[in-house]
Amino acid sequence: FHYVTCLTKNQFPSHSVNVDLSFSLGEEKTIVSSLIKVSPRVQGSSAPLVLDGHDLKLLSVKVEGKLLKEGDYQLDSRHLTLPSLPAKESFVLEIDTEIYPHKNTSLDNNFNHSMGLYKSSGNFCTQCEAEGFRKITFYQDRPDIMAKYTCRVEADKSLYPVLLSNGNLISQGDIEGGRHFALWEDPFKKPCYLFALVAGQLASRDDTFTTRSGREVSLKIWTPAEDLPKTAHAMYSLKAAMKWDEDVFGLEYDLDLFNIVAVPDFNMYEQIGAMENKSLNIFNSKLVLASPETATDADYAAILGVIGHEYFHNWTGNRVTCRDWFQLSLKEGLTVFRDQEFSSDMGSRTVKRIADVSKLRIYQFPQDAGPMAHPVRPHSYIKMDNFYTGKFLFAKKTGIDFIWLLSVYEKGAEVVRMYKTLLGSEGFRKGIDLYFQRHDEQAVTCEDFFAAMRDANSADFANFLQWYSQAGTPVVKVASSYNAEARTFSLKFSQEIPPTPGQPTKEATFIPVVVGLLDSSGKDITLSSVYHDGTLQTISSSSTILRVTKKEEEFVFSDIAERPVPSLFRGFSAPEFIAKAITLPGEGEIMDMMAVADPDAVHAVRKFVRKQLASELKTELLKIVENNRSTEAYVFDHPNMARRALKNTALAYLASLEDPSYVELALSEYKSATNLTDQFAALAALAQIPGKTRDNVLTDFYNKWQGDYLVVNKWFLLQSSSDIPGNVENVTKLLDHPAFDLRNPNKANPCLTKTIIQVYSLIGGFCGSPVNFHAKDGSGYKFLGDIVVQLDKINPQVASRMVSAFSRWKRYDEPDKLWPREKCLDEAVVAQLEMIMSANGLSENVFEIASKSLA
Ligand code: BAL
Ligand code: ZN
Repeated sequence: FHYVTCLTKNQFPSHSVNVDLSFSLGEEKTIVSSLIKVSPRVQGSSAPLVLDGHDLKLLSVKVEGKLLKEGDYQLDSRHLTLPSLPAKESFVLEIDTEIYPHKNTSLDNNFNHSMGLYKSSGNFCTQCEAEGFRKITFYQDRPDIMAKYTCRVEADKSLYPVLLSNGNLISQGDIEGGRHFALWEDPFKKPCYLFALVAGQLASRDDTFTTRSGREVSLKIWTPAEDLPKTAHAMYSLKAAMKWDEDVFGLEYDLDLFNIVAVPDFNMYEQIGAMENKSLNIFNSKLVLASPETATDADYAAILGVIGHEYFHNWTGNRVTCRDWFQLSLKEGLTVFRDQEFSSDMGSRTVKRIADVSKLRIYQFPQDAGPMAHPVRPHSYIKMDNFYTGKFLFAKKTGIDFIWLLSVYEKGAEVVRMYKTLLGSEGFRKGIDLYFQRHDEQAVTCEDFFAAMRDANSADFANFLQWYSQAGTPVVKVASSYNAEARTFSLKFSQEIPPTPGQPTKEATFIPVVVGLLDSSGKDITLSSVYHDGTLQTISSSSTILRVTKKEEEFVFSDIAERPVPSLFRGFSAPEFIAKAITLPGEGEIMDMMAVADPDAVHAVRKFVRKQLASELKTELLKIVENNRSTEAYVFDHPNMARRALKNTALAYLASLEDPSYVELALSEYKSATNLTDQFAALAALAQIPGKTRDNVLTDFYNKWQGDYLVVNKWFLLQSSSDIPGNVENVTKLLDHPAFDLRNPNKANPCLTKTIIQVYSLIGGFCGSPVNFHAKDGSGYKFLGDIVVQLDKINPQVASRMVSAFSRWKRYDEPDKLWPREKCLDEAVVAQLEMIMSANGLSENVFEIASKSLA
């Protein structure tokens, strides 16, 4: 975890109170001038000041206006060290550097996303989280150095008519040589990872929001002009998020202006696809742009959630930030929790909660049980790019079971949710209020958040902090017994957290279990008291929170008139529970619940159940389709989404019967659809059934949408994740499809985002379909093994994500117990992992995952 090295290397921890930046943007080079007022934290320290800097040409350094000569400082490829500094309360440091944004491409950066200042589709753009600021100028590039910034940006006016940075626009004007400038001032302290600058040819959708204290905030969403019509939903989402944060958390926006910029090649955070720079959020276009014809309900919902997420960071992340990068979950877990709550309030709380828990189960649980498990707050070395470029958005669709950030983000959000479960909405709000009261404009830790929650409520959180430090998913077992004579009902809990790499033994943790008891007619029993650990607690409600804190403990309810049915983990009160499914769980999800899984058997049984349900319920299913067709223009709201979802689920069931009349029905739904949600659902229903109709309709869809790579990408994913027999052949053919960038790269204008999205769809999608990936002839494994070796030469990061599909092969290694040796898949996986490990010039990224998977 190389960030933390700077804590010890910097012998001179300083507190920079002001940073004035000036950028002169040019085609060949950009000059960055910084004027930093430095206040040593320890007065009189003679320690040197070590500034981070990477790929910078140093032009000059001045201390208190005096130009330093070469011998006055030390410069290496990563640092500028100033050994002797004025013994003053504060002093002024001026540094000029030259940088080359046009050369800062993902291709020059080992296919990682560009950090610092770079060009994106002709525009200047920055990405500073986590360590990008050091590629702009020399600075103590760590989150606990918080400062107030001004930023003057100067550029050619015709090429870059729009000049943006953080904060409020103070002045702008023309200067000689066809150039112009804009001066920005951000009055709030921030760490440098939140610095941003954008300059380019962009148009804006403008709106305003009046805060609850009556201040008018100007809102602007910037995109290339042709994309503006697709920004209405993003603007709606932003205004809804601003209002919600005021209503629910009392958090009001703090500046006069809020900018969002959408660029096509932003792929730094595939977990999120956007960056929360102070008042200048930068997004991948796919998370901003939507129209009914090109975006599904799921895309609309994702935009709402991500616009909300980045906006909510303004308080949870920006006003109060992380002391160091180990504390990442402090801002991300909390902000994911907040965006989950926002989406719940804007749509259906129940549906959202089930979706979030389902995501956790399908993607985070396997990660927490695999060789890459790490705690919510990691405490050992992790290769940073493996850590902070999780692939959530794409992985969500592809079933890749290795996603680093899921624990920091999603499990972290569950930890925050447990505070709310324990304290209730009011108590939680008190904790949040105290957190901001204590820590506004500070860089803090997960313990600080914990302490605010505890102190605001005088709460006893017992061993709750274990949630931050222990990896692995606790397994809770509950045994119940009823004593008719004594009218008592006992619940005995035992908890166990399986060993994870580096943590062979685990301590008990604090698990809040929301419990109700149901009578024989299924109604809630009013609970009167529960006895636990020598004390009797009175209740008088239909549910209560049991505080399970030990490896084993018992709770006894009194005055229970009949043997009840316990209803445990209501609202999924902690991220472990027995799955609640409203539709058939996916094959991967079913396999995850088995100690040893047979993918063919799971596939056959699931398919059988699906067909049986469809056959028994066909009359009802048909009625559902007929009664829920969209008749009006597309509306993104919960009732309409629910209607579309119900209709399309029914259609998929009917199509699974492979009856010609239902194939006709699906085809007619495909042709008459007025929005992508309905059209794509009909396409997916037809794509389950091998044959001419399938081929024709897939061709038709491609022909219609070939100009829109995001829609084409959905088309790739639909085919790659199909469970039709022998799909490996189809996917192999698709690798050579002219629209697939990896094999047909557009060398003149490579778009890394597009390539990554496609790889996730086509290869990740294939691996997410167990019946073909785990084909008994090993063809699926061979396909992946070969592609990983090829991909590693082009993009090691993505290759390492792909190889992680092999990481759980041990679940297939008990042949004698279940099926004969020849059906066992473990040897085929090991052979591929060994083949990958022996490949020439294997990257560190792939080596790390492949070797851990073999260990
Ligand atoms: N900080 C990276 C993007 C996000 O989590 O909002
Ligand atoms: Zn975030």
